[in-house]
Amino acid sequence: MFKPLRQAGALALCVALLGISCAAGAADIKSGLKIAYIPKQINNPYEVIADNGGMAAIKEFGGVGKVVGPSDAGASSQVQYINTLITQRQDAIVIAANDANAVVPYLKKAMSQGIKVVTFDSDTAPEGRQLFVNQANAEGIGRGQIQLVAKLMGGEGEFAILSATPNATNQNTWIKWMQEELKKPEYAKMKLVKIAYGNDDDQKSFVETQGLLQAYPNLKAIIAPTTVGIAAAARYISSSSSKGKVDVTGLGTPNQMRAFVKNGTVKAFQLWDPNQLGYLAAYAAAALASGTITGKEGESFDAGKLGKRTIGPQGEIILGPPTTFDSGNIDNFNF
Ligand code: RAM
Repeated sequence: MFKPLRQAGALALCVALLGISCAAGAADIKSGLKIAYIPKQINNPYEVIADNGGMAAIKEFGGVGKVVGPSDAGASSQVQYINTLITQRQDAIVIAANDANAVVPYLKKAMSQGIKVVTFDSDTAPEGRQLFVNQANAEGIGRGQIQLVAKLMGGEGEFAILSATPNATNQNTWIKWMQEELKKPEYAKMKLVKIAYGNDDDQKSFVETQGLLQAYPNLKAIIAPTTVGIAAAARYISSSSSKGKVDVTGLGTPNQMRAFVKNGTVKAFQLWDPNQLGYLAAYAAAALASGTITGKEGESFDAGKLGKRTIGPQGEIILGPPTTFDSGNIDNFNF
C-alpha cells in the first residue's frame, strides 16, 4: 500500500492532505519515453551542445532520445523530419523552430495524434506547441545587447546587426527589443544602419560581414545575436584592417570566441549554457508526456539537476539570465 503513495499518488496526497500543489518529481516520469529533437540545423555547434544536454537528460530518466534535422536553417527544412517522427509515433518532439509559422500545421498534426510538442531556443506561434523553453527573457536579451554595444562604442556612432535567417523567431524577437531599447534618449547618438542576414551559415555570415564593412566605412560595431554569425564576423575582422576599429559583439559560445577575445577582436559578448537549455527542454517534454503537467501557467515540474521549474505565461519556461563573457572570465567556461 505504500508504493502508490510514493509514486503517482504522492502528488494527489500533497494536494489533498496539505492543501498545497507539489512539483512533479522525476519519479513521475514514465520510463521508455521516445523523445526526438529537431535542432534548427544539425551542424550548428550551438545546437549540438543543446541537443547533447537533451540526450543527457533523457538518459537520466530512462527514455530513448534521438536528434534528427536539416543541414540548413531554412523556413520549411524541418517539415519532413516532423512528418517522419509522427509516423514513428514518438512520445514528444522538441524543436528549435526555423520559422514561427511554416512548421505549425505539421506540429498541430503531431499534437492531434497525442505527441507532445515543446519548442526550445526558437519558438513557433503559440498554437504550434504546448510549451516553449526559452533560454532567457527575450526582452532582457534584446535590451542587454544594446546596453553592451553602447558601452563598447562609447555611446555613439554607426553599428549594424548581423542576424541568422530572416525568419528566425528568436533573433527577430531579440532584434525587436533591441530597437525598442534604442529609442531611449541615451542612445540618441547611436545609429543602426543595417540588419544583414548570414542565415546561420558560416560562409554567408563571413561574406555579409565583409559587405557591411565595405558599405559602411564609419561602422563602429557589429552585433551578431547568433553564435554562427558572431564567430564568422570575428574571424573576418580579426584578419582585416578593421581590427581595433570595429567591435564585434553579440551571442557566442565561449569556446568558439575564446581566440578572438584573446587576440583583442572581441571585448565582450553574451550567452547562456546551451547544454542546460536542451536539458531543461527534455524534462519539460517528459513531464508533459507523462501527464504530470498539461502546459498551464503555474504548473511546475522537476527538471533534474536544474531543480523545480514553473510554467509562466503563454506556456513559457525560462532557463535563466545570460552571462557576459570577457577576457576576465572566459577561461572559466568550457562550452
Ligand atoms: C545560433 C542559433 C540559435 C541561437 C544562438 C544564439 O546558434 O541561431 O538559435 O539561439 O545562435
